[in-house]
Amino acid sequence: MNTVFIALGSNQNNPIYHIEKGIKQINHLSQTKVIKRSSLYVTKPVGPQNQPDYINAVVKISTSLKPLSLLDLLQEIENKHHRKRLKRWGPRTLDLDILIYNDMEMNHKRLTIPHPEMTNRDFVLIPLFEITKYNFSIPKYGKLIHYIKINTIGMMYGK
Ligand code: ROI
Repeated sequence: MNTVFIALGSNQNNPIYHIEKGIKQINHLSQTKVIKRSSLYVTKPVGPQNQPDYINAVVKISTSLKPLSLLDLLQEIENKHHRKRLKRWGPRTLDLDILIYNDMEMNHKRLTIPHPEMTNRDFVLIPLFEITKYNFSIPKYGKLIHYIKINTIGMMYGK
């Protein structure tokens, strides 16, 4: 079995519903179980600001799916939420991103692991921090706490 972290984000049409439903749908994927989930976080949009606030969360799953098969199934879930890829950085009903897959580093035209933007995004790092040990390391990048920009967590752990 493989340990994978997935980020969820939504800022349209009842975002809490889309996130909660998305977590259930991930748990129902074949050969896959959600083993931990973060709280829901209300976050300001990164990128264009003229869109609603987001709800963000991270889940930890155990799966025997390979990365690209998992990606296909996550995109099917996104499509069930009527996700329209209207514009880059635009509002979305449900966004599912594979963040980390074991300690794998992968560069494929459809999928880069670890997620190349994750270390720049507190809306991913903070929920990930909640569900990992404080010494948790991101493969290729190193300690998670070193990347969190809001300073309360660094202060708590002597960053
Ligand atoms: N901003 C926040 N706060 N949360 C997201 O999930 C999110 N997703 C995105 C962009 C447009 C980069 N901004 C976001 O794709």
